[in-house]
Amino acid sequence: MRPNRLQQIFAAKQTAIGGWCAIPDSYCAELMGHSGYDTVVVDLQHGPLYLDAAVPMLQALSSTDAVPMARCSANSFGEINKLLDAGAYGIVCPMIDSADDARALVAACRYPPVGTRSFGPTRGFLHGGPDYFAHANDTILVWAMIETPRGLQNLEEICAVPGLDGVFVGPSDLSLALGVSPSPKWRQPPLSDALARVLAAAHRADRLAGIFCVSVEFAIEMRQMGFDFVVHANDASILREAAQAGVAAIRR
Ligand code: 3PY
Ligand code: MG
Repeated sequence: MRPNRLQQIFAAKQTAIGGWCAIPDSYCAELMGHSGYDTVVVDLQHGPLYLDAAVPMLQALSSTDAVPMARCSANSFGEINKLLDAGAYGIVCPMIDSADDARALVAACRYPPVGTRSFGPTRGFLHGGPDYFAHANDTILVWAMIETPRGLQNLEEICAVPGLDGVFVGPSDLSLALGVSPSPKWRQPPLSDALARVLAAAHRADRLAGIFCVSVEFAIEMRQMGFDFVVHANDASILREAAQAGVAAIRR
């Protein structure tokens, strides 16, 4: 099976830099995949991106060096199975509240006897190779998002769930969970304390820690703090900011 390059990056104690696709378009995914990111996550939770668009995006990412991953819209066995069958090498699942949620997530991502994933890796074979089944359980990365009050409360139990590779912070929802504005103020309590807590709990449990950052500056600081996987923006915000900066510079 084609190796998961992210596993090599993490084994070497390096930080993976992730791209994130909210624009439902395979050419856009291909561009992101050719931009030097270690992985690109196709996001089905927010934005106008549904399964029918996600499949050609995963196909486009297969033609690049970026590891294709997907954020499912919810902890849904059916959707997670579809995304893995379509060739995703990792699942980022939003709104994990409890160890039970994390166990259901892991089960959806792993074939029996470890989990309950159903067999039919249509594109998994094409992206991964003919020995996909023999190695899929050890190759696919499973990330539980920590971004709710209960998720934070149950953090240690979630991190302890066997088969979970890492936790991934959604700082906007986590800010809401902490009773503050969803524009993440990562240098200030209560968010700064929560980020330190998630990172420490993940590493104590021998799990990876990832985070969606809403700027390059935020991502650099999270990398320096010790996060294993950082995302600095999604394609839509990169496009909007570049367009706005161009217009503003010409108007000046
Ligand atoms: C959040 O910040 O809540 C996220 O889910 C990032 O995508
Ligand atoms: Mg979120």
